Amino acid sequence: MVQFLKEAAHVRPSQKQLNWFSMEMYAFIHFSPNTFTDLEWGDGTEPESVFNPTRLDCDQWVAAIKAAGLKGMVLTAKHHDGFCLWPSRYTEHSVKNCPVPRDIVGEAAEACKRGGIKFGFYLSPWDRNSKYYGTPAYNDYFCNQLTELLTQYGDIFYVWFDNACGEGPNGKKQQYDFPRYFELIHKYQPNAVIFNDFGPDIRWCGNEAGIARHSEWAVVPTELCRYATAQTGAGPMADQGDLSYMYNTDQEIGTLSNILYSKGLAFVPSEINMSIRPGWFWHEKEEPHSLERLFNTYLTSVGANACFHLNIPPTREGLLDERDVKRLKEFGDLIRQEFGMPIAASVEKVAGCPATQPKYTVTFDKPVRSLKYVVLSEEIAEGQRVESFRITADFASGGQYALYQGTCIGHKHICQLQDPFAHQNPLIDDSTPEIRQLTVQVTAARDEVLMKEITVY
Ligand code: FUL
Repeated sequence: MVQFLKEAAHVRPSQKQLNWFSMEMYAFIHFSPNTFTDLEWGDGTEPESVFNPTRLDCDQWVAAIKAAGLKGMVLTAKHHDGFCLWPSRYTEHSVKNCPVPRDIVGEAAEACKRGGIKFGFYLSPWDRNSKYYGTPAYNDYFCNQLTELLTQYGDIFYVWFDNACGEGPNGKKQQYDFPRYFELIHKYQPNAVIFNDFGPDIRWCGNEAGIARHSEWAVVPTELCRYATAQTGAGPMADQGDLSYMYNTDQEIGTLSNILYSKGLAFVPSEINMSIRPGWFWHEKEEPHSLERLFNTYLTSVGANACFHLNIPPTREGLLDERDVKRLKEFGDLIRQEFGMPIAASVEKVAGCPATQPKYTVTFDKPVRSLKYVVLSEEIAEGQRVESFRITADFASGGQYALYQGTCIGHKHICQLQDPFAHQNPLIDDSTPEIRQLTVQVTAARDEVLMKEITVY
């Protein structure tokens, strides 16, 4: 059991997963004939002539994305309707047959390069237009298109695969050949991470509403992420049960009691994706979500050991909607305001604590009246280890108060604190409403804790 925990603690990310984690937030751009037909899922019969953005300006997209602090863009090169935003050689259903033929993938990739953000694409395996769909020839068609995208647009940081799999016109479902698709990506863009429900690099959080689970482990059973490589042996209870039931929507994916049944663990962090509006595509009547909702999602995604993939859909003109542009700027401003200036403090590790239960004191240069967040971060290049922790405050008047309890940390855990002076507690002395020091105590970990950061805002 202890041996297995130690193995679990040493499941490590690849360099490209670390690069992805450090981006924290990036944009999704959903753009297709759906934008013009007011649909979320086109059926592939839409004439190319409907796709007619009259003021397309990918630099405007990039400027708005950067104002929000997002570090990359993922464009729907092809959604389920099969329409290609680049002039693919393998189909006529693309931008090349539009009123104004242009290569939107190329323009977006160039705009990202100019703006200094990363570029990636979404390519839907479900294709409601292709005559090959539902036959083995479709996988060739898909690989040809994937190769075009991987070889014509410079560095790709992310390839995002949707697992949606509807019925083809011939009534057949397509067997997607994911291992073959992954091989092409490894060959042409070895630094790109791959998103898929089942790994290999990044997994789906299980909903499209921006809701993270309370413990979002990056170390998960390969029963869930079957395309990822196991870095451990089987858990001590693997022969007494099995995890084949496991899916992304489950609440407890990486928790200790579950992983004991696993045949092996892999490093596959989660992405929280949602749209700034109710739909993934632009619809005139929809409004962007509130700033509060976006900010809360930030706290429960980036702040909960995941990345935040925020969709902003261009309008029929080919611009981001001014309402969304405004919200993006407000969102970026709020993050900069809340996390721009840490409270001056010195962090020390308390001597003599067990390696799996270390304690750290955070002593403020000057006692503080209020604090909002404690940001914790583990050295995840070495693995994810912390199972639980607590934070207590030492008041200037001598009393001590439990401020926060949390589970896993990983890349980043943003602890949003309650005002300790808001509720009177007769058992503690908070007669002087000032906090002198915090104590961060890890209460359980899978192996020696390597804390990278403790910052207070
Ligand atoms: C889903 C799709 O069906 C939606 O249209 C959207 O693209 C979302 C990001 O993924 O599976």
